[in-house]
Amino acid sequence: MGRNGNGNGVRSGNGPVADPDAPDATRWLRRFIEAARGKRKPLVHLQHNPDPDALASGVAIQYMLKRLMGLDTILTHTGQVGRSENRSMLRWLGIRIIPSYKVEYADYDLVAVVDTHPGSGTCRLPGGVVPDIVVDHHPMDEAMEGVAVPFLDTRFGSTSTMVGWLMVENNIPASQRVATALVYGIKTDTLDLSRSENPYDERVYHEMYDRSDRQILRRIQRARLPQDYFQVLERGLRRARVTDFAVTTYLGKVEHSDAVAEMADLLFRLEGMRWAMVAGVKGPMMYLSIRAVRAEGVDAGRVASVISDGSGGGHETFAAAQIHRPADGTEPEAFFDELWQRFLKEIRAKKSLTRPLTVPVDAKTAEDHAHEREQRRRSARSQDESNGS
Ligand SMILES: [Mn+2]
Repeated sequence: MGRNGNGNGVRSGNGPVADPDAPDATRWLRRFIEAARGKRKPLVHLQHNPDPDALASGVAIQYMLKRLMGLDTILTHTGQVGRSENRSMLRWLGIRIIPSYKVEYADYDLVAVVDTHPGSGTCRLPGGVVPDIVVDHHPMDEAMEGVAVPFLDTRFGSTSTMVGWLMVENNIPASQRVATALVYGIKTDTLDLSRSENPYDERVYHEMYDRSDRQILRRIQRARLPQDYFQVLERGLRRARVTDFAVTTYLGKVEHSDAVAEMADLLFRLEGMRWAMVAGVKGPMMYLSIRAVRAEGVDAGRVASVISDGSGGGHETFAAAQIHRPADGTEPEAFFDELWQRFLKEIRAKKSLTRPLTVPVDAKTAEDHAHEREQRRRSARSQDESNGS
């Protein structure tokens, strides 16, 4: 993508953004500093099952608090870091995150939440903890109470962009480590900027890319994969079904919920598809990922919410749900089938138009069938000849 290629007439690259409504980075930074003044022990609480965007924005806030206020900040999280790329990000950038249950939040006098917000399903703050700072680009349902610095703006394609924006606009130079983290955070949340619909993502991306460590970026993106990854992949492909304009599959038991999203991204690339839906089970939960093409009236977030009875949601083109499996002993396969039927009904796909995506390894191919037909013809002909007719 070219530097000025956002196509919406707003200048990007190194010039100022010609948008009178652009978020005021100077004002937001001032509020940040005010909130942190006099504090000694800051904590940044990340989104549940932190993704690269959450990790990068956490690292960037940690860096800013050190650089501007001389404070040492810990990063806490719930859930796990599943995807191999994300684990490799932790490794190569030396990012240390502490499980939330090991931390006494009352010992910390400044709490920031990134890439999620109180009230969201992906925010698992311990009960009673009200954050001082929230930085998030996700849509918010209800107003937050008691947050001193609610930096929330859905125009940004990632939380990494929001924190990077504060740095770029206020001339706070990022370290190579922070720049590399932010580049990867923006990349993954915006699908290499392709999903970005604002001038800020591209601007911050380029600023940070110039300072980043390309070798580490490559190591993260080309991370080694455990054998388990291929087993789940094979299971997902073998069970995948194409119904009308939707591709769906059930992965069975997964080691981490990210596997579900990864499979949805892969299947969604199938030609002719308008929807993809993938599910997997981990413990008492069924995880669901939905992808949809951008079109009038299409809302993946709404579909996720409807089929999960409100325990899911997301954006127009991608969404997810975490559903408690029924406690009545229903087999996970049967429960998935229920969700599958609801999904097809919701997107109005014709169930009768269902076929498997792949064929079993020992199944006959079209070539095998042609070969057999030829064999039969030959033997019939030699029979005729020997009969002398
Ligand atoms: Mn994000």
